[in-house]
Amino acid sequence: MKFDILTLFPKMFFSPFEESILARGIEKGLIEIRTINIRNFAQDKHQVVDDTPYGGGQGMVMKVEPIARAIEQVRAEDPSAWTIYLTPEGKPLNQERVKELSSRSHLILLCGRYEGVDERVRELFIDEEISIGDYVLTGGELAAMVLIDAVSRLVPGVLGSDRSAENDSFYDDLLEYPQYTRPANFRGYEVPSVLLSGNHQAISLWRRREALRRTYLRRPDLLSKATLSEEDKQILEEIAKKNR
Ligand code: 6GU
Repeated sequence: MKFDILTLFPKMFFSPFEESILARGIEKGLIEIRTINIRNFAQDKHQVVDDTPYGGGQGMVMKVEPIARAIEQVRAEDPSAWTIYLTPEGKPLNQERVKELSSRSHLILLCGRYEGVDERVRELFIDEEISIGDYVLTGGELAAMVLIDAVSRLVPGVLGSDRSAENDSFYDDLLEYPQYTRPANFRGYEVPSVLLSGNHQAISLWRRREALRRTYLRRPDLLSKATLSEEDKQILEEIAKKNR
């Protein structure tokens, strides 16, 4: 899986991918992340990448030509590359979209700054616009990192066999059950005894119940699309009764 990040601030990407799981994914050759400085594609002497908006108004707009040349260079190497513009005006990112993106082999991620990019960039070069939530960042760089992290961990082999994406929150549209590790007693706060019982069936039931409870209390909006068994529905009834 290849990621080409088009940005005015390539240094922002130096450390996030040098740690832990993503670093190993890169080392193993499963993911490849390049940063491309849009400024290198400005052709004038001062390497200008932004300008004042036609029609007036605040701020600066990223110019079309440097971005066009940068995207065209990547596409000349790989015409199948899919180009995403990170912007608060894009479609909100969710796990379903992350999964779809992980099936592509090459993503170009354009990071906007200032008041955004010249509209012709969007019309001519962008396949898809993505936002990571309803709040405003100073630029698309952090959003690109979020997207790369979420997509990379679904690339086969990136997560070790001990960590499976199948246990994720959102994999089955439920939040996860609570986890504990030693000590069994921390300042009088004990680990639920069922987890120490060795009774795997009881543990599974407890975990399912807690996942359902947590989802009911924190993210009831998720329950309508979750896949629920008859037993799950019964458990939810009990939880609902207790919380009435
Ligand atoms: Cl993709 N960019 C910016 N600048 N702000 C955001 C965003 C993206 N997603 C949420 N807020």
